[in-house]
Amino acid sequence: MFSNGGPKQLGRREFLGALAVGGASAAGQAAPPLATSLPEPMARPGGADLAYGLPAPEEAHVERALSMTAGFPVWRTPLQRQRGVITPSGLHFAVHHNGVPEIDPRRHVLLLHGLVNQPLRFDLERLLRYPMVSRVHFLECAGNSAANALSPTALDQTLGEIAGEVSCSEWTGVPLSYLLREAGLKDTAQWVVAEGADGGSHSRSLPLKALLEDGMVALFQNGERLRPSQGYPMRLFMPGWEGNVNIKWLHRLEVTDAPAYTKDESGLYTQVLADGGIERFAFHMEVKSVITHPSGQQRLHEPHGFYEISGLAWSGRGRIARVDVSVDGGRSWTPAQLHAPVLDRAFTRFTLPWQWRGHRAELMSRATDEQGRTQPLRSEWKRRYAMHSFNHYNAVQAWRVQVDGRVENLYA
Ligand SMILES: Nc1nc2c(c(=O)[nH]1)N[C@H]1C(S)=C(S)[C@@H](COP(=O)(O)O)O[C@H]1N2
Ligand SMILES: [Mo]
Repeated sequence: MFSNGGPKQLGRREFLGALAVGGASAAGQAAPPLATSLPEPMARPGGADLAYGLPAPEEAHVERALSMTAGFPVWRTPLQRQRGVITPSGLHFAVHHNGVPEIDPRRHVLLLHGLVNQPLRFDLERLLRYPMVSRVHFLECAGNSAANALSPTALDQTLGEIAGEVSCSEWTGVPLSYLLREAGLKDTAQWVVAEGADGGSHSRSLPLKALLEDGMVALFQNGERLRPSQGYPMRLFMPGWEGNVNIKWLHRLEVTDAPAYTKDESGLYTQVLADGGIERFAFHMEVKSVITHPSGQQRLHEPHGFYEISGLAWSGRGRIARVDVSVDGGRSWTPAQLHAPVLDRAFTRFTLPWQWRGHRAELMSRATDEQGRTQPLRSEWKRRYAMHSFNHYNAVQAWRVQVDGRVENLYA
């Protein structure tokens, strides 16, 4: 079993084995006496800084993982390196069906037309003068964790490679309701078709009512202007909804009375169910969680050591209410500690102190959101969808810790 009363329950010797000053460390090494040698950089002036800061050169390996999926590049967030709920902008996952377009922000225009009283055009300068709101929200591709859904055996990959098509940022922009109300909606208005300015014109139909409640034309990400990868200079943002409706490089919103059944929504984003039925316009991303530490291909170096199990949970339907963690393959579950802030449709960090005894262990996390929805096991998820369906995979992610401390992807 494992200790679960918080770090205070851990014995002095068990607690991380930090080097004690002037004495001996838990591991028995003699520690150097205090202040006999100053840190070497103190002996000379420091170096120059950069106009735009970069991570330490030693952290340059912390990068997005690139793979080709269904013919287009997918860049995945290295979630196994993320501690905290905000994904650095340069590590935000990205899916480009037709590459990253080069857009001149001075010439880019957003057109709002269709079933409106007055069609409107917004250039960037005009949009930047509107009142804006800021919201912290995750963004997840409908196809995130597709390999776990499809591969008959669990692939030995890092968490980022397995489930890194999800990130969390602070998004700042103009509520869509301001723009739609300014244009004036006709009585028959029910849907909005949103189109990107990239080659291939990625487009989706969205229910007007939801856009009025929650939609945003996002202009800023984590306090700076959107990155080209995220849709510079403007994108549609719908909190909690599948990634593909968050149209990047947004240039057109057409108000209609019915969905357009665009190529993207009829093909890629329609799920086939096990009973032969289909699931169309399944916009919400369901509750999901992953243990980020320890996770796939990481290694625990010290048997009988203290480890903090730590991870991220999110739900497209609201706040995270609880996360339960199992270290014995799902036989017993313990509530993890949720760390503030626990925000609506955002990453929530959870932790649980754990004493690894050097045995094989199976770690799992299961999140529940404020609507009481919880994560299925993989077998339950597979029963619901047809064999080759992979969108909206939110089953419990399990990791096996081998006796040598190596951590591997595991199907539960
Ligand atoms: N114009 C346009 N918008 C797009 C896409 C695209 O290829 N073109 N990809 C979509 C998909 S499939 C996803 S998952 C999200 C990903 O957003 P991100 O690249 O900012 O993470 O953008 C969506 N918006
Ligand atoms: Mo996506």
